[in-house]
Amino acid sequence: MLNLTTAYCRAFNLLKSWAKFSKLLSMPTSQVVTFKNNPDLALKTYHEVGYHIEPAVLSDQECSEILAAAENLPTYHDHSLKPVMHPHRLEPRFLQALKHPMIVSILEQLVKGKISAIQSQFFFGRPGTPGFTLHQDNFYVQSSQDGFASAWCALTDVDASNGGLIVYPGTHLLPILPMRPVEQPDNFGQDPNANYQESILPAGYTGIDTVVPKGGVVFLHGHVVHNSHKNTSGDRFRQALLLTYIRQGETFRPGYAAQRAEVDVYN
Ligand SMILES: O=C(O)CCC(=O)C(=O)O
Repeated sequence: MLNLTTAYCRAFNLLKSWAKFSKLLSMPTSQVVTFKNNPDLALKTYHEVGYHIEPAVLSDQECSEILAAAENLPTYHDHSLKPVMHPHRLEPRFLQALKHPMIVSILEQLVKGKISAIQSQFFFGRPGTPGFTLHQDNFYVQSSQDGFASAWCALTDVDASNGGLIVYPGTHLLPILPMRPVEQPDNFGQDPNANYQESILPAGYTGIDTVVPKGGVVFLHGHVVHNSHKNTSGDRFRQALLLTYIRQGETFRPGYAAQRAEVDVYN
């Protein structure tokens, strides 16, 4: 027979779940906080958690144009479909993406000032591509903690099964973490620097899977720890474009392989 305390706990939990469920049911979709509908709250939340997902930054037309331009990139032609560093130096459509007015405007708010672009990278993300290991972008870029951020643009619908990003809220407040070597999986379709080492994450942080509809952008603080899933979908490419920015005047490491250089996003 149920004792009184167990019965009480069950009833209480049932009520709690119902309250949560009915709240979800009555929540209008416009309550998803974006820079379009509530810039102050979007900015506040970004500073609290270290990332922000803005839906519908790129239109279907813009995604199609960028994907069409990707067919002119060298690794499309050699069929390796490896990520391409700085496609904006090869194809004008990527330079246009680097200067996208909504991306530039959000970045200016995130880093509090005028910005310069310093890097772009295009990912074909074909099925089977392994993910990135845990890292903070500023480990590589060595810019200031609050003056460096990136815009990771989904050019197709992205979730865990086709290589979605995983972000660790709150880690943007940490200093640059030490890295340790890891056994590298095969590098099928991936950047050779993506997964040979990983950040040593202190206890207490939990990863969140991001689900990003086509045209959405994940804005990433330079110190937020993130990684990505292997594309295990079997048939869904995960095309994405990473665009990286600093607040004007901040220093950064050009990088031996990356060869980063400032790009004026206003002209
Ligand atoms: O696109 C991915 O899978 C991860 C990219 C990334 O984290 C990076 O380039 O810093």
